[in-house]
Amino acid sequence: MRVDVVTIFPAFFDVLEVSLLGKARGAGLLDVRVHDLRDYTTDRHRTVDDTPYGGGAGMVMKPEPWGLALDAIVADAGDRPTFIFPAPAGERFSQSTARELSEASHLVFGCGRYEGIDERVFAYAATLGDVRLMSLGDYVLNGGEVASMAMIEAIGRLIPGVVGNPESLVEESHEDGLLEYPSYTKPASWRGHEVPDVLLSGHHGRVAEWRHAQRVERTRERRPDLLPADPEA
Ligand code: JB8
Repeated sequence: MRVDVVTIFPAFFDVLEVSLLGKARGAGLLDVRVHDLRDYTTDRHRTVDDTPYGGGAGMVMKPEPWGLALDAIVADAGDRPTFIFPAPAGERFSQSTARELSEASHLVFGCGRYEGIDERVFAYAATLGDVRLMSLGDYVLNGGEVASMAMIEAIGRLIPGVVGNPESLVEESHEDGLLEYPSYTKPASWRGHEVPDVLLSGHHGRVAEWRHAQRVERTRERRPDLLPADPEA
């Protein structure tokens, strides 16, 4: 998969060199290219923002540098990528979105700052490929960089070969609508806290039953929104 990132803060993406995704890049599974939006400005001050039409607080990202940056990426790749713009007003990103996007051959992340990007950039990007405005959740970040990083990791780890053991991809929270069961390792007793007896019993059926019950209980306690609506409620 090819991933391009357009940002005024390329250094945010230095961490893609390390850990799992760094290995995936080394192995040629993931081709990530980070572009500085200011390289696509044409004025002496490398200006990327301006005041909003209609008034209001803050600054808006100018469309021209975005147009040139997206044109350069598309001209280089010679395809019709999927453009992802992190935005508080976007559709909710989820594990199923990550699954879907992990099938794409080329993603382009556009990282906004200030009050956001001139709306016409999204319409222009839609002439070059698919466009998705995406939100990680109901909270506000200072820009799209951290959200893009989270999405690149969530998507990248689903690309075949990126995560070594494919079984560690299936037994996970959010793939089947329940939270994960609790995990323990040695020692069996630690600072007065014990590993539940059932896990030491060697009864695989009882272990599986206990784990399922734990998943349902924690989901009810922590994420009731994931469970079917209670008809009694
Ligand atoms: C300016 O919270 B967010 C987010 C916040 C932003 C921009 C993009 C995304 C641009 N503020 O996902």
